[in-house]
Order: sequence, then C-alpha cells, then structure tokens
Amino acid sequence: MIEQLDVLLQQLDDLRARAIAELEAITTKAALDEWDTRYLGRSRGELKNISAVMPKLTKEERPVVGQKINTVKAELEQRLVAKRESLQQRELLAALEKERLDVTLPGRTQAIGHMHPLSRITLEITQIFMRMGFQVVQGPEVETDYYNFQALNIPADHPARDMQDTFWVVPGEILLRTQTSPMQIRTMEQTRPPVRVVVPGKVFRYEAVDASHEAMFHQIEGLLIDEHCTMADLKGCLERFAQEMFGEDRRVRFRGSYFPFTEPSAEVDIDCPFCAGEGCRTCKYTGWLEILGSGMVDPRVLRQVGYDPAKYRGFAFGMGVERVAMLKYGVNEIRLFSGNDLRFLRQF
Ligand code: 2NM
Repeated sequence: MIEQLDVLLQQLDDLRARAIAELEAITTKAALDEWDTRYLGRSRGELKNISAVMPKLTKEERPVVGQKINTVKAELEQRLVAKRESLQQRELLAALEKERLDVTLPGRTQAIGHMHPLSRITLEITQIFMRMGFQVVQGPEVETDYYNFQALNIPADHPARDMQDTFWVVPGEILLRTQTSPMQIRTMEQTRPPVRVVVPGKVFRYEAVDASHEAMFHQIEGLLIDEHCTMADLKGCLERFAQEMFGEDRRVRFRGSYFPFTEPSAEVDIDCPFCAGEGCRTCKYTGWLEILGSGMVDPRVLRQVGYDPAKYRGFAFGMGVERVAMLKYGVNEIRLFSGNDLRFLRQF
C-alpha cells in the first residue's frame, strides 16, 4: 500500500501549498474566517476530510500520515494567527492614516478689517494737532450763507465766491459748506480766547470731476486764537505738523498767497519726500509739494465774532485730506477713495 501512502502525502503537500497561496492573497477578515473554516474546520475542513482515511491505513502507515497531518495543521494554524495579526495591524494603520494631522501647516489667518484710508489719515492729522493742544470739533455740513461766506469776509459780490462754486439748498441762504471754516466761526462765537481747534469733515464744491477733483471731499482746518500770537507761531506749528506727518527731516517753505479771511496768507510747501527735492513727476520737477493753505486771521473776521483785534490775534490753516492721503500712499486717482472698491481699500 506504499503507493496509496505516497498519494496521501502528496495530497497533503498540495493542500498545504494551496492553503498558503490563498492565505497570502487574503485582505479581509471575512475572507480569512472563510479560509479558516475551509481548511482547518473541525467538521468539514479539508484537513479533517483527509484525516477521515486514517482508519483505512496500515499500522505502519498511520503514524507517518498522522504526523504529516499534524505538521501541516500546526503550520497552517500558525500562519492563520500571523495573518490575523497583520490584518489587524493594517486596519489600525488605515484608521490612523485617516486621522493624520500636519502640525507644521500654517494656521488659518483671521480676516481682520481696518479703517478707511481717509479715516486713518484724518485720525493721524488730528492726533498730531491734539498733541499740540488742539481740540477736535465737528460742525454741520448744511450751512448758512452767513457762516460759510459773510462771517469769513466773503460778501455776496466778492470774487472769491467764483473760486468755490456752491451747491445751494436754498439759493442765497442755505448751502452745502464749501470748507469747514464755518465751524471755526461758530466756535469763536461760543468761546472766549484762547481757542485751539481743528475741524475735520466733508466739504462740497460744484466742480468738474477729474483725477484730482471731486464734488465731495474732506478737509481739516485749524484755528488758534490768543494774545501775542504771531506768524512765527503759525510757521512753527505747521512745520511741526509737516515733520510729524511726512518725516522728521522735512523742510517747509511759506509762499505768499491770498485768502479772503486771512492777512497775510501763505501756502505751505514741503520738500518732496519722493525725490528729496531733486525733482520728480509727483512734485512736477519743482522739488516742492503744496500741502496747506494758511494765514493770520483777518481782523475783520475777529471783529465779526466779537473778538477785539487789538487784543487777540490768531492763525488758521486748511488742508485736503484726500490730497494728503494721495501723497502719503502714492495714489494718483482721487475717485478711488469714494469708490468703495475693496480691492483698493484692502491695500491699506
Ligand atoms: C484755509 C487757509 C487759510 C481758515 C480761516 C479760518 C477762520 F475761520 F479763522 F477765518 N478758518 N480757516 C483758513 C485759512 C483756511 O484753508 C485752506
């Protein structure tokens, strides 16, 4: 019966090889359980089926086959345990991979908004004057002819009225203020000297709109009234302002000018911060930039508000906020400030 023994042993080797090949291809727990029952199952497993022939074997053959069955069984059981462990390991790794977190990634930035550039410039300017003792006051945008013109020494037939064409609400009586000086008049009417105020706000002029002119823009005007106030105080105050605003090394230049409400009057220039006075497009190759209008308050204006011009003097000045912002930020189109285009505003 040696022949039958060889066939049996060969069958066991084939079974082992088949079982191992199948086991290696398995990727799921369910397939592994199925494999377990099919090969090692106690009632219908393939090994069990082969063992069923044992009683038909001779006394000598029985231990040979029995031992072979045992080694194959032991090996398959050991491989089963190893496979089960490796599948579990793989499952765990997959779960960890899902939770993977790159702690070196940069954090999400908070989108923080900011002030409108004109608000910021207005704040910077008023703060410079606040440090010099000026109070900030605000006044109405709709004014009377008296406060906007007459009290400022601009009578009805004065040629200066052509310079600032006006939006009338009630022609000849009520208008949109063309400058913030009407509030300086109101302040003087309400307070005894000394007076130190700056007035920021919207002003309106019926003008042709272009890259540097708009019908509505912003101004800051200042006024100081005291005994013994001279043009030297005006110069020192505005030089300080220019240096705080445009750089400690700025030089200032005062050019004679004309305003109906000041005498003498002067335009204030700074040496161009872009070319250090060399000459460039921004300063139109002059080396100087005009930033302020100013002057000593005309005695007629003082008398008009009840101040004694023999006792009190004052200086006043005014500037356009858009113009300062355009110079400071290098913007060449005034309409961008009122356009509310976030692509523009986000740059400040
Ligand atoms: C300017 C230039 C010069 C000015 C004068 C007064 C007042 F009320 F005291 F008369 N307020 N503002 C003044 C003087 C304004 O703006 C270019």
